[in-house]
Amino acid sequence: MSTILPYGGKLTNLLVNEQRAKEIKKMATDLPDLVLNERQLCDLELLASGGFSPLHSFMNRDDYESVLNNMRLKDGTLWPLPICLDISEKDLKKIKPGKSIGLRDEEGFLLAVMQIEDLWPIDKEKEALQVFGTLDKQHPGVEYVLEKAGDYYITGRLEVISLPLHFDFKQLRLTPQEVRNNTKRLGWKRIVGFQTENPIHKAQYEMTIKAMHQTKANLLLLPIAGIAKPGDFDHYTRVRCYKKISHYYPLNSFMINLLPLAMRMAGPREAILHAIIARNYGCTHFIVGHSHASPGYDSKGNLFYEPDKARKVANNYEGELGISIIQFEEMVYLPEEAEYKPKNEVPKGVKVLSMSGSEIRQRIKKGKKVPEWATFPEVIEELQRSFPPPKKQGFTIFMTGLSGAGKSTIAKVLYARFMESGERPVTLLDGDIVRRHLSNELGFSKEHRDINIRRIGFVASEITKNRGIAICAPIAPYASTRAEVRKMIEQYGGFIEVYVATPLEVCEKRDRKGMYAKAKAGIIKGFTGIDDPYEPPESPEVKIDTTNLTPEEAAQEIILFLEKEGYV
Ligand code: PPS
Repeated sequence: MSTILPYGGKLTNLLVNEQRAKEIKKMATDLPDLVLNERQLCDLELLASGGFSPLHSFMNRDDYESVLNNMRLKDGTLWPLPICLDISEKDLKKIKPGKSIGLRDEEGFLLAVMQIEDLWPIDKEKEALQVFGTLDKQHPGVEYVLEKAGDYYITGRLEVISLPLHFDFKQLRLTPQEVRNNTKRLGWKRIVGFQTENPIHKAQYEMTIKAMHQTKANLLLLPIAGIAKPGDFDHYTRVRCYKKISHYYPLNSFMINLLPLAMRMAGPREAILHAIIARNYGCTHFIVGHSHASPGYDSKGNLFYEPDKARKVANNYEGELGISIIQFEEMVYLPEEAEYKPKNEVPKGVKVLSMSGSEIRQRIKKGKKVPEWATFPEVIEELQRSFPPPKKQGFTIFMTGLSGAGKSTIAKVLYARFMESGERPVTLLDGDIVRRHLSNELGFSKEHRDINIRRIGFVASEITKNRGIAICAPIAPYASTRAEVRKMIEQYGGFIEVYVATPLEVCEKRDRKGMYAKAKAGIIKGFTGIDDPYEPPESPEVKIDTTNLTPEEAAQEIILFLEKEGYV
């Protein structure tokens, strides 16, 4: 392994001294602002603290193009992924090349100023294809580029006055330099890094222990505390798990430090980035396991990246990474020998068991048992504290359907049933109630309907997180907005989409509010089902046509589903 790095392995530090910070704060009052989103905050933190060394700022166009085409910065340094600051067309109007802009967090706290040197429009499809190899929005990295990112990138000289603020686990949020200082103080010469967005289950534990033994190294665990894969356990839960199992590791040779990284789930390219970051934190070795940084399956059910691709690619670049890559096959359990082994070391015909992190997650969330060979009792206990079995989880019943389909009446019956049982707090977010109390300034354009539904989703997700029941009954005509709401809620508890599929003719006939008549007469414009679209759900948890059902009968269908899934 060669460790001659083109920039001498020095860590970037973009934090200015106190005097300069004062000057910047004064100057910033006259500057236009850019409010950074969570992902941009993560990037800023790693740039400023040296986690992304040798980068000194968000990339300029030359480096960006070169990274897309060759996985290298313009000067030839290996760098796998674009680290760029995207900006919307609206925000772009505020800035001028040569002038500075203040970078702030969502609360308006000033973190940095950037003197604009370069800006360019993003060719989003090109970026998605070159970086992720696909345009499938099922891939979280692709979804960000195509759906969420602004249309331009900007960059320039960065001066940072404060790292993004964190109030959690402060003792585990050291900068790369601070970690290096600590490990030096402890006399750690060889350090193997393991980066994860999952709890440590037995397979991961066995792999890390084996890596420590193989390399005679200490272990630096770098759990993601930025943005992990959608659906992963939150970092609070994971860190509690890591702390609980730390005593299984050899005394004095195990350290945890949180990584403020927004993962792109870019598989092989991402594995290289992780190795670079680990090197910057002072690791000499880095574990690249089975399906490293994998986004799972695409919308056709095929894996985005082959399970061994990240390992192979990272290994190919080992020479210039400045860190040794420890490759691991999937660890599997041999029940007859009661031990774990890498899959390739298992003799033919020997029975093996394995359970992925996502399967364990699904089991926990469904209240099913997880066998002891798969994880530690301490981990199960912690996970169950955050994700109790369905009976104790919160959930949202999200009814969608045309006006007059019967949503509100069913919602009222359900509300009464849940209140009678008294097991959980219940909130009814009927379309009309929400429009009166939360969304009274909104109309019925697509944009306004989406805002309305996102507001409902936010409130319902908070209720679900706090183990209550939210019953929502808006029209919610757009599939993609409903999918967004599902994502927001499923991380905290149950999401039961109920498609109240009463046909338009029946709704029109009922016309309790006289709205259909007005819409048909052209008095109301853009009425759902008449001259505005409704996209029916493709796979709702429950589908009910109320044409020949009483509200009680319809509500009972939903209750039966909840019983089957164990929620009530
Ligand atoms: S949305 O699309 O989900 O934001 O709509 P929602 O908040 O559920 O509001 C639907 C109720 O508003 C009345 N209304 C309209 N509906 C659809 N299209 C147009 N243009 C419109 N204008 C007013 C309508 O009575 C809906 O009430 P419900 O309770 O669904 O019958």
